[in-house]
Order: sequence, then C-alpha cells, then structure tokens
Amino acid sequence: MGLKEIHKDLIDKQGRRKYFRMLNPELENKPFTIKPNSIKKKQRIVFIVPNFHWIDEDVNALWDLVPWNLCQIASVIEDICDEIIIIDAYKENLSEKELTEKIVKFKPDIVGLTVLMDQYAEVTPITTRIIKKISKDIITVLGGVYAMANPERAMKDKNLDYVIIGEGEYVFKQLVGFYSGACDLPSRGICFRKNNSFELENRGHAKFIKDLDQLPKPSYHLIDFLS
Ligand code: B12
Repeated sequence: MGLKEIHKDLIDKQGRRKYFRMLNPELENKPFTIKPNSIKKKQRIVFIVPNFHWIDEDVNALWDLVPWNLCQIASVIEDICDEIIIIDAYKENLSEKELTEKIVKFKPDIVGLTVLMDQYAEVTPITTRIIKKISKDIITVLGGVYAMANPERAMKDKNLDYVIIGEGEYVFKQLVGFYSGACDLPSRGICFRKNNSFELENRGHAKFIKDLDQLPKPSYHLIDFLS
C-alpha cells in the first residue's frame, strides 16, 4: 500500500493534516506575565523525571535524556516561586523509597512530571502514587508527548491532577499562578477533573508560542548532568 493510501483519512482536501486543524492552532504573541505583588503564596515546585528503569530494562532505556524541557519550564517560573528543584530519578536510578525521601524533604506544593513518550506511560501512575502517598494536597501535573497525545488516557490515573497539552512554559506559569492566588486557570492547554468529580474538562491544545526568543534561557543550574 502506498503512503498516500495509508494517509488518506489523515489528510484533508487541501492536502493538510486534519489532526493539526483539530488542535485549533493559534499563536501566542506575548509572554504570560504575573505581577510579583499579586502573589499570595509562593509555591514550592519539584520537577521529576521518573525512573524509567522501574518499568523498562530493555536496551531502549539506555538513552541519556537531558531534562532540558524541565529546565526550560523552570526558567519562566523562577521569579514567582519560593524554590524549585529538579529530581532526575532516571539518571540517578532512584528507588521508590529514595524518591519518596527526596520529596518529603523538600515539601513541595506542586510536582511536575515529564514523560517523553508512550513507551514510558506506565511509570506515571507509579510516580503519582508515591507523591499522593506523601500528601494528597500535593498537586500533580504531567507534561510531554505521552500526556499531550492522549490526555484523557493519562487522566485515568486517579493520582494525576492535571495534564499539560502542548508547550508548557506559559501554561504551567499560569497554573502555578493560580495556586499562588494570582490568576485564573489557563483557558487552553490543560485537562483536569471538574470540581473533584470524575468528569474531565479538556481545554484543548495550548497556543503555540510565536517568539521562542522571548523565553529565558533554560535553568541549567538546577541540574548537574555531567556528574
Ligand atoms: C529529541 C527526541 C528524542 C531524543 C530524546 C533526547 C532528549 N534529551 O529528550 C532521543 C533521540 C533520545 C529519542 C529517542 C526515541 N524517541 Co524520540 N523524539 C524526540 C523529539 C524529536 C523531540 C522531543 C523534544 O525534546 N522536544 C522538545 C521539548 C522541549 O519538548 P517536550 O519534551 O515535548 O516538552 C514540552 C512540552 O511537552 C511540555 N512538557 C513536557 N514535559 C513537561 C512537564 C511539565 C511539568 C510541564 C508543565 C510541561 C511539560 O512543555 C515542554 C516545553 O514546551 C520527539 C518529537 C517531538 N516533536 O516531540 C520524538 C518523539 C518523542 N520520539 C518518539 C520515539 C518513538 C522515540 C523512540 C522510542 C524511538 C525508538 N524506537 O528508539 C526513542 C526512545 C528513546 C528512549 N528510550 O527514551 C516519538 C514518541 C511517540 C509517542 N506517542 O510516544 C516522538 C513523538 C516522535 C514521533 N513523532 O514519533 N527521541
């Protein structure tokens, strides 16, 4: 079967991908900002790369994954947060107990997880269970390709509070701003449960950031990848 035949249901009459139209693509023209004096309580944030070895000992898991996406997101919220750390449970090959100890010690308000692809989906509920066992009050957020490709599937994990759909920089900043008492929830780019019910509210794909040059440089000082 030719490629055109395989793709026929994915492409519209003008030859464009139907999927892209479904994202309702729009450009974000200016950075999302929060006035420091509007913040009522500064948040403590832990970003986590889950330990993929908990689910996959196959050769694919030998890739070195630098969590630069988390450094990138951290860079836009450093000015509005109390403290931010990145725990790379994959690189450090942490046990569930070791990860628990690190989270307990830091006392986060919000934990942001990244899972690059579907291949690692199963590690998410293991990690969110660890977090919610420490405290039900910690807000859990998941971003990355696995989450955005199918947010409803990711949200089947009852210990997950939010999925970020699309580029996370401004969406996460607004989510942190919401829990800091400074603004509303983002109007796009999140999926969550309505009023503690089982019903999901999917606000669709985030706007695409038009000018990436306006983003600050990634917060590489939060990781020590070469050690
Ligand atoms: C670079 C890359 C790799 C690199 C990874 C290097 C690295 N340091 O991460 C390497 C070469 C290792 C790689 C390998 C593979 N890859 Co790859 N890879 C990519 C690629 C091209 C870009 C990923 C990336 O870095 N994007 C840029 C960063 C900044 O974006 P991001 O991580 O998505 O983060 C943004 C948002 O998602 C969100 N976000 C992410 N995390 C979080 C967390 C929080 C808390 C928040 C708020 C937001 C948030 O905000 C971020 C900033 O905007 C994607 C394609 C794509 N367009 O995404 C494929 C892709 C992820 N890979 C894919 C695949 C299949 C693989 C392999 C399995 C291939 C193979 N058969 O071996 C292997 C698996 C390796 C492994 N074991 O992990 C698929 C996954 C498909 C799926 N649905 O799961 C993709 C989508 C390509 C494709 N279209 O098929 N890959």
